[in-house]
Amino acid sequence: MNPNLVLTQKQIADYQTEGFLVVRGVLALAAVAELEAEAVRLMQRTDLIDSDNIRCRWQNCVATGECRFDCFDPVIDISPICARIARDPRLVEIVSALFGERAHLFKDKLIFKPPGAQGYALHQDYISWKSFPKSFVTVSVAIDSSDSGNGATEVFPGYQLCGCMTPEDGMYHELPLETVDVAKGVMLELAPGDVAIFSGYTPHRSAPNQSAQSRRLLYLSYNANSDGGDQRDAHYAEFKSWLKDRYAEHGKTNTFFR
Ligand SMILES: O=C(O)CCC(=O)C(=O)O
Repeated sequence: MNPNLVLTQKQIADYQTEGFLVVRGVLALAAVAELEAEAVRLMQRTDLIDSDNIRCRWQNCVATGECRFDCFDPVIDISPICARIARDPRLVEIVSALFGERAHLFKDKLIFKPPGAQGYALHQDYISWKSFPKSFVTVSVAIDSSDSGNGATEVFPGYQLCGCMTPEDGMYHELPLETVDVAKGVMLELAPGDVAIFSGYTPHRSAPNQSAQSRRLLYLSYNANSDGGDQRDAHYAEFKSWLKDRYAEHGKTNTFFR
């Protein structure tokens, strides 16, 4: 990881105003290559990639409608390399500088976004559980280049100041398109090793991956120390139980976590 990673006051101020920040060259190319090899290894974990395993997320292919594996959430417990990056003091320091206090890892996922995957509708990551930190911030670490052709994340600046823009009923909600000025969208174009940072209140979405390669991003989310301290284990316990309930509502009662 780049040893000279210190955010300037301007970067911190821009983040507060815009709700996102791109920092270039955070991971050295050797570290990206190591992470890329790890992503390839993880994609071969056919023992884990199972539609009943709630660690796995799925997306339909836009062309065929076929449901395809898209994401491991969590990932650091099956990947020492992802764990090392997620807890790297230099990365934690960047987020701590944005908080003005110590950051704690809250959530970690690896999105593979294979060719054809349809992408994510407009939403905020914040979900109104009592326990969910309002300080939630995500650092998205680029393994591959991301751009509009392969379904980069697009953020809508400034709206993070509105807080939660959906009903606060503890459920996941997409945001209606008319809640933002779509012309204000900023495509997070990243090169391998760059990171994009955005708030849990920043509306964002992504288009389908129209390229022939996966678009892999490691998403690491943190909360401020004064907003619950280290609560990753408690979060995942709650998340797993919440997800099991959501699947059960759709008649899927044989889910497990592995
Ligand atoms: O990686 C993407 O395409 C978007 C993912 C996203 O919006 C999310 O996980 O909240």
